[in-house]
Amino acid sequence: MKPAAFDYFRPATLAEACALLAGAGDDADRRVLAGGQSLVPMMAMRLARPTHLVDISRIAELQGIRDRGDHVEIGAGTRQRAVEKDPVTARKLPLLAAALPHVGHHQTRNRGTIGGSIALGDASAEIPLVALVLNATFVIHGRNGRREAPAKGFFEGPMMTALAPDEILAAIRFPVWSGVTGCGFHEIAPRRGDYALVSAAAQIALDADGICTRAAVGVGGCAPTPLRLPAVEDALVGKRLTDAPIAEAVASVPGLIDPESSTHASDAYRRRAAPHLVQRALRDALAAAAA
Ligand SMILES: Cc1cc2nc3c(=O)[nH]c(=O)nc-3n(C[C@@H](O)[C@H](O)[C@H](O)COP(=O)(O)OP(=O)(O)OC[C@H]3O[C@@H](n4cnc5c(N)ncnc54)[C@H](O)[C@@H]3O)c2cc1C
Repeated sequence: MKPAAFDYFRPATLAEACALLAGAGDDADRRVLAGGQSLVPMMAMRLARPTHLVDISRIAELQGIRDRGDHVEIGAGTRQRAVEKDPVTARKLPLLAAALPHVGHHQTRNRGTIGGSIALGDASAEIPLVALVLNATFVIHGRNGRREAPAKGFFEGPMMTALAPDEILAAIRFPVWSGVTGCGFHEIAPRRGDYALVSAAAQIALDADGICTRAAVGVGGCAPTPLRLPAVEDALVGKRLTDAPIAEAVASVPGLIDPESSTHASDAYRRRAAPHLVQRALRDALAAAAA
């Protein structure tokens, strides 16, 4: 199928893009076009029928990876592959670096953007899960100016976020953890490059005696949105993370998630798989912190 007819705009600045979205009129179905890896297929299948398409791919302000010391700011329009290959990301955001190779294929990552994945808000997507686990901050521009939103509360439901139709996600600030830290990311997908059936992301910090001082743990594909697991985090902090406390902490995972069945995996399968993936992610995090 071919997309329904639409008006196409390619602004050069963020201000111009915001004005185009704001001026579209109340009846317009206005959409931002970033990498097009999700939106264009949806348009071709007529699952999305925007009348007013604002292409942000040539806006220089939305590009780039900036090391700000205690956080790394990534322009929303930065291609996923550029972030995957970036040395600052590898050094300061190892959890994001570990997750990115699981996002689709080289070809989709060459076009797909960091911000596009977050704005889409798929519950199985890797980048939103990492943003939630690291408690990233989203910098958003719209007709009312600029605002910042924490990842917590941003993902509201299946493919639903706190972004208004006339808002643009401009940048994502990922906090950088200091001290002795380690992370792990695992997922199960039907084939490499497919969306995950279940995924798990974990990052920990240890003190000089090897005691866990901080833990951030989350799962994808286990609820209508990516899910952080504070109960698991609380069970880890203050402990020396040998196999026993990790096993004890992950035993609570099935009771904390609310997965749905799909053609690829039942809710029961997801509930069974999730604690194992969290356990693997935590073991990797521990090994990385100890290395
Ligand atoms: C074969 C294939 C496999 C894939 N596998 C995976 C996978 O395993 N994991 C995964 O996470 N993704 C996967 N994807 C999707 C991923 O490639 C997309 O990059 C991502 O979902 C959307 O990013 P995009 O830049 O292409 O956004 P687009 O498709 O351009 O836009 C997606 C949505 O976000 C909105 N949007 C985009 N950018 C902004 C912004 N800055 N501000 C406000 N709104 C915005 C658009 O209006 C649209 O509604 C796959 C895609 C394909 C084709």
